[in-house]
Amino acid sequence: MSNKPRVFSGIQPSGEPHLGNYVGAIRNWVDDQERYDNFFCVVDQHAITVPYDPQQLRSSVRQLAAVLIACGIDPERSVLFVQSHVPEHTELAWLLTCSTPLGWLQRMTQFKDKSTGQGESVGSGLLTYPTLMAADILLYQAAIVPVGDDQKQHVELARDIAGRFNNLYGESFVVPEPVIRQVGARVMGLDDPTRKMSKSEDGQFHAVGLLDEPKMIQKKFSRAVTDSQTDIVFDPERPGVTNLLTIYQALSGETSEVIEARFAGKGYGDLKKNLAELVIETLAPIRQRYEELTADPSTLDELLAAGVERARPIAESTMDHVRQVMGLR
Ligand code: ATP
Ligand code: LTN
Repeated sequence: MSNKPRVFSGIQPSGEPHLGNYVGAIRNWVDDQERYDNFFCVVDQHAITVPYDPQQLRSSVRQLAAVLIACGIDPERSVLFVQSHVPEHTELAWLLTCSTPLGWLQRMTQFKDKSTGQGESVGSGLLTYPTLMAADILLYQAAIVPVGDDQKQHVELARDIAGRFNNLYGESFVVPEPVIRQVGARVMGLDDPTRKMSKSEDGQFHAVGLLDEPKMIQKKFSRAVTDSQTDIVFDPERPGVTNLLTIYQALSGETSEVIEARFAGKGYGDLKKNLAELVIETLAPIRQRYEELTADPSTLDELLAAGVERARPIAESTMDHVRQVMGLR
């Protein structure tokens, strides 16, 4: 048993992983890997809450796992696994659903956003999905959940769900804490800087994929929506240029003052070109490692099988306790 604080985080195989996932989540997981006892999960059961293609899901799970390793998740130091391979996730999710008030779920802004326009035909899994996310975290007794800004509300709900369970049935779960980095916690779409960059958003020029070719990256940045002004400064009133500067800041590690000084007197074209170069440089080794890793599919299968072996005993031990206190054994 490690005495380092335990981390759990998840990512959905709902499409091509993008720069927002990298800056808001994956690179933080990689950077802090040594400090924590890490569990990283490809949450395939979350990706079925919206209409999807089974064949596509199967290949996206593998692609995403390989991308995570290519980004620097070390399967020795971190437990990397696929959610549906550990059936305790859905068992705990149901048990938690039974003590989660409907109002808590209806308040979730992501549910409101994703269900808009669907009326009563919206899948009920989209509503109850935060209880599955709470189960993911609580099953491993994780103390820390590193996520992008959009997931803060869901982690806070997981805290409430844990607190309620502990009150009802006695201390059972560690109450988790969201950890959100200041820079890059919410990368916006290049085609519309008022919307979060997202895997499930359509639009060829919306997101930069972590496996995009350099030419495509250049093209996407050159088309990025900005505004009709000229100076290059961080300004919340100007989301387009601010988004580009934020990505630059996240990847360069420089302060906003240094970055503004660098682009003083220059045009948007210079910013886009420099940023595209920085992104291409950051993603090149990831793409290369991805290609090496996927050249032999059996390696990935073995790594994922080893991940489940490490995850499952912890999940089982939590479930033994939960079934006992709930009177199910
Ligand atoms: P989907 O579009 O299917 O909802 P997504 O692109 O939002 O997917 P997730 O798999 O839901 O990505 O999220 C994985 C992690 O990446 C989460 O921690 C999430 O907060 C973070 N993340 C997602 N999009 C962004 C973004 N645009 N900026 C920063 N972090 C993000
Ligand atoms: N719901 C998250 C993904 C996710 C997650 C988790 C994140 C599922 N389970 C547990 C942190 C911890 C999302 O849509 N980004």
